Amino acid sequence: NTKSVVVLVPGKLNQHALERIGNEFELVPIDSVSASLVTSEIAAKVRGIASAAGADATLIDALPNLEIIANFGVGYDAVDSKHAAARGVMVTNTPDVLTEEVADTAIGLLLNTVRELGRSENWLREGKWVSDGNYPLTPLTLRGRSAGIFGMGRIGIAIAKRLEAFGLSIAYHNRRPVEGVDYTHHSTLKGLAEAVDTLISVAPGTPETAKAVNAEILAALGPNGVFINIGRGMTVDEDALAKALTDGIIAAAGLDVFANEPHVPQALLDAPNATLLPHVGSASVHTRRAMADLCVDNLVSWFSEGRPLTAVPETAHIKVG
Ligand code: 8YV
Repeated sequence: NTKSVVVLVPGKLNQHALERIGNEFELVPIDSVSASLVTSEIAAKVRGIASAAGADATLIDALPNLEIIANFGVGYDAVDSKHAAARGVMVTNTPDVLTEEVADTAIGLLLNTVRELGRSENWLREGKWVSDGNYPLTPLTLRGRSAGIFGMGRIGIAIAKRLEAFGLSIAYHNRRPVEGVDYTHHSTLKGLAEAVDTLISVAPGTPETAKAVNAEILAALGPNGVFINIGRGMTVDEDALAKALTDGIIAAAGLDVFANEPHVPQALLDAPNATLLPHVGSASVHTRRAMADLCVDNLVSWFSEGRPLTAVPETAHIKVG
C-alpha cells in the first residue's frame, strides 16, 4: 500500500498525473520549485517528487527522506540529476511514449517553415486572397534538401524515418556514431552543418550542448539553410540565430523551444523568416496522458516493487533503500 507515501509536486503538472498521484499517494503541491515553500513538517515526510518543472539541488537537499524524482518529460535538464545521484536519489523520465508525437511536430514545423503555411493562412483570413490575389510563391521548399540531425536518439531516428519518406538525404552528429544507425555520421557539428542545408536539433540540454548552435555553425549551414529546433532552447545562441536570420546568413528557422521559456527574444519575434511555436512538441491530450501515466507508474513501481521503469542513466545504478 503506497497511500501513506508523500509525493511533492512543485509547480504545474498534467491533470491526469495529479489525479493518479492523488489516488495512489498523499499529494503535497507547492507553487514552484523552491525549497523555501517546503515547511519542516512537509520536508520530513516527502519520499517522492513528480515534476514537470524540474528539481534543483536546494530542493533535493531540503528533503532528507527523498528517494525518487519522477520527471514529467523525456528531457530532464531541469532536474539536477548529478546531485540526485550523489545523494542516492533515483531520477526517472518519460521516454518512448512521446517519440512519434514529437517527430510529427518536427515535420510540421519544418514544412511550415519552408512553405509558410501559417502566413498563407493569415493571407486568406485577412481577405488578401480576394484583394491581392494568390499568396506569393515561397522562396523555400523541402524539395532537394539534405537534412542533418543534431542528436540522433529515439526522436531523431523517428524524424529521420519520416524525412526519408519525404525523399531527403540524412546525416547526423552525435559525440559517437550510434549503433544500428546507417545514416552518415559527422564527428563535429560544424562538419554536419557544412554538409547539409537543413539542420534539425533534437539535442538534450547539457553543459556540452549549451549554445552549440552558434554563429559559426549557422554560417556553415549557409544562405539556403533552414534551422529547426525541437530539442532544447539552451543548445542555441539565440542572439547569433536572430542575427543570422536578419542578415541572411541562413534562410529561415522553425523553433519550438527557447532558452528562457515562456519568454521569446524580441529579435526572434521580429524576424519574418522565423516560425515560432510555444513548446508544443508533445502537447496533445493523447501523448501527455501517456507521459503522465509513465511518470506516475515510475513512482508506483518504485514504492511497490522497489525499482523504477525508466531510470535516467545517471541514476540507473541506484537501488531502493
Ligand atoms: C514537455 C519536453 O513539454 O519531454 C520533454 O522533454 O520538453 C516536453 O514534452 C515538458 O518536459 C513538460 O513540462
